[in-house]
Amino acid sequence: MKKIGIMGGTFNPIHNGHVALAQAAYDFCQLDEVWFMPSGCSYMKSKDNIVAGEDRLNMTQLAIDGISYFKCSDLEVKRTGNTYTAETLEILSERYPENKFFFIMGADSLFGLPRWKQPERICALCTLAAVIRDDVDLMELEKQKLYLEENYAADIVLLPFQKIDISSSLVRTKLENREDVDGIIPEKVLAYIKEKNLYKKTMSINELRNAIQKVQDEERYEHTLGVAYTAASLAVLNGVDSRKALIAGLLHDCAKCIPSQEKIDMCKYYGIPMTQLEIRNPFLLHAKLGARLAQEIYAENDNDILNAIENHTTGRADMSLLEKIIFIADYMEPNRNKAPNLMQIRKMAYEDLDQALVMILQDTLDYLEQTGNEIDPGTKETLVFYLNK
Ligand code: DGI
Ligand code: FE
Ligand code: FE
Repeated sequence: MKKIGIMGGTFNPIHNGHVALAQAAYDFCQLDEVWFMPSGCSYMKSKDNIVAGEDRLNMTQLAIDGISYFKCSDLEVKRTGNTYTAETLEILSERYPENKFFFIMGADSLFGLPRWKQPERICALCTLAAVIRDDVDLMELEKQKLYLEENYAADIVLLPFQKIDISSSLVRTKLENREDVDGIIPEKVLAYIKEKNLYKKTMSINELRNAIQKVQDEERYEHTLGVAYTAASLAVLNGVDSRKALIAGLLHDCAKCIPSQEKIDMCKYYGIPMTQLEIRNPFLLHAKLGARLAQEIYAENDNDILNAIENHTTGRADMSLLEKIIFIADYMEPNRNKAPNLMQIRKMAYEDLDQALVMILQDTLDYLEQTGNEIDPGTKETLVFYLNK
């Protein structure tokens, strides 16, 4: 008979405290294995920013990677609806009749146990490994243990555990504030969180607007608002999510006011490839650097929005509707007054986006040639693509 610890939790995200607790249970109860079981999430509060079950499962797997006696179970993540401990234990004992299960729980939960669903079944199906944290009253706890043993035939092991001051909510707060979480969560879990862009603060339109105002001069900020609202109206006309257009508009020039050398340094820092032409004309970098900052600083993960920011200066072949809208809105928003043909372009934007694109690109290329500016091959490619469409 194998002794298996069941370590349930939201694991949002899993942290070193969870792993240490499982290890303590493993040692103290002389378990053969501990199974980590991330919970499903149907009943949970959205304010806790709970990431998808699959991500919590993957992070849990990464956290226990290399420890042979720690396993990960998808039993609860895979089930929909509320998952009750009694049901989980029922399934486990049916599937693995040869195992003896130890349900790892906080000792304080012993007080609530009689109000759980089917407490007598829970007690029949497992040993309760109740972890003592230093904030519980030991006398009260012993009394409750006796009560549960007498009334529910519970088998309870009290498990001493040195309190570790880590919680998932602390980890999330640190991640949102871009603080260091080394030594608090496993390295591989952190790498996963970064790769998948989890636990980023989501910003409201209002917060975004205020944040952008802080990094732009007055004129640039007025332009930004003009782009955002123009893009939103073009979005409505074209059946594009106007909120996305508003966000892309607000963020499109978020890197514009960074000094040239700093733009280059930041691209290096983020590993954003630069062409020689861009290094000679660093202002061009504000588009791709802006897309990156939108992700890093303004917590924007929507690929369409990021593409719209990245391609708003030169355009590119085969743009999405949102990309076209941002490109066009940038050129024609109401504060713009220097370009030729603005009236015709504004009219065309509400009739045919592709035609408006061609007009803008032709005028831009004319202007660049007249002023002797270097032309990015991207700008030409965009024009060729839409001329031949
Ligand atoms: O950032 P904004 O000023 O709001 O607008 P933008 O990002 O579209 O930049 C506009 C400038 O970019 C405009 O002066 C034309 C210029 N531009 C567009 N394509 C090229 C270009 N400049 C060079 N040197 N090469 C290009 O291919
Ligand atoms: Fe721009
Ligand atoms: Fe702009």
